[in-house]
Amino acid sequence: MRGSALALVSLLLVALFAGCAGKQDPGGSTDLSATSTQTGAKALDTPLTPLATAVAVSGGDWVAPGASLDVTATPPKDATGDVTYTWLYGPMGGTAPITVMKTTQTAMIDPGSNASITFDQAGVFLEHCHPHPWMRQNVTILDNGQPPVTVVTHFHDGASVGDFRFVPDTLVLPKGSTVIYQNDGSQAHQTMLMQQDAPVTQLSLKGASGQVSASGSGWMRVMVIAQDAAGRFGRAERDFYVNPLPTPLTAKYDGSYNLTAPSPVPAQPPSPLGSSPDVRAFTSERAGTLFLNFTSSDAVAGTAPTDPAGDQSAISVDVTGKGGAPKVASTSAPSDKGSLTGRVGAGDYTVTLTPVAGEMGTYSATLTIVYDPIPPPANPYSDPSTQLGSAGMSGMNMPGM
Ligand SMILES: [Cu+2]
Repeated sequence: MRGSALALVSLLLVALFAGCAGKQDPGGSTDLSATSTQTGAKALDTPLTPLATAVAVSGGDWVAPGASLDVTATPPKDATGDVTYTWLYGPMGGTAPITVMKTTQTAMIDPGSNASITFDQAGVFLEHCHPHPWMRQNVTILDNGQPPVTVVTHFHDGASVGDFRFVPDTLVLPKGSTVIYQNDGSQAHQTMLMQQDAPVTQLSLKGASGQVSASGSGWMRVMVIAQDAAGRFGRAERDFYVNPLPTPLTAKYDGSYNLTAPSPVPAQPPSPLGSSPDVRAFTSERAGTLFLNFTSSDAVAGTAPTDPAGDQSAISVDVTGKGGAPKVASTSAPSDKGSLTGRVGAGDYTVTLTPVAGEMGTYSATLTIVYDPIPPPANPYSDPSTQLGSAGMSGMNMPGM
């Protein structure tokens, strides 16, 4: 047991402190309290406030599967010494199956006593104390094939009730691990599960930034746990919705003007050949961004000595709603090529292609509508306090409530 626990030391990135591999008690469990060799027990008299940690993830709330996202943790300004980061990724609770662990709370633990919880399921567990619900602990259990370990968490009272706390308040452990809750205070404490979230996996990413692939589907979460040399933790997460993006609408319009009456010697302007526009219709499913690229080429210049419109092969292009409104995009002047961009909503639209008077030519236009992502369904677990109301929060005695 001791050997396997020690072998795991390097894996327990979050649970261990820099330069301190934890101490072994006679029972073979690993004591992960903040009693580091550097600071000694005295440090425990000062509440370990959480590090102010933030995480940024590139992209919007909706990203395509497989998208590579840039993730950056903001180094906590209040950290002491080097900061290490543990990155985790997984579906959010409520969007993935959760097997609730067998034991979700300890009995009331008197001062000097202890009790334990074996975390027999993978997941993210937000624990609180009863009757001091502001005492919080985050236990992340990974199904990573590593053998389970036993670690000790201490209840510390501090100078006032607001200082009551779990030490450490953050753990990352293999599935099947046991946490012994040792009451070092003078009050009775009890550990209760407030929320169990879906299992996450640890990313190979180290350091404050890197790339994460948007795997899975539905609401997913990137979580980072920062730890400083003093044994303080910070935790930040960012949720986003992974789903295939809407299929764009594409259409290609090819056509010509006046080629039904070709002549080696084109008529002189004003052209008897006319210049009636071509009107093409399309239907937009819903709101999106329209892109239209066009080219036109002169059908006469290569085969005749003169051309009524000179060497022009220009056309004007207008995109409007059916009947002319609303106006989506237009060329500012006739051109032989160009790109238009505009916004469309759901409905019928037309592309109107108008040649320069008298011109003989061909054109080609490509239309693309990139539809806006549909807003994803509401994030079901954005607020931990709404979860497990009957199982974990009953009897809570929040200050001021
Ligand atoms: Cu308590």
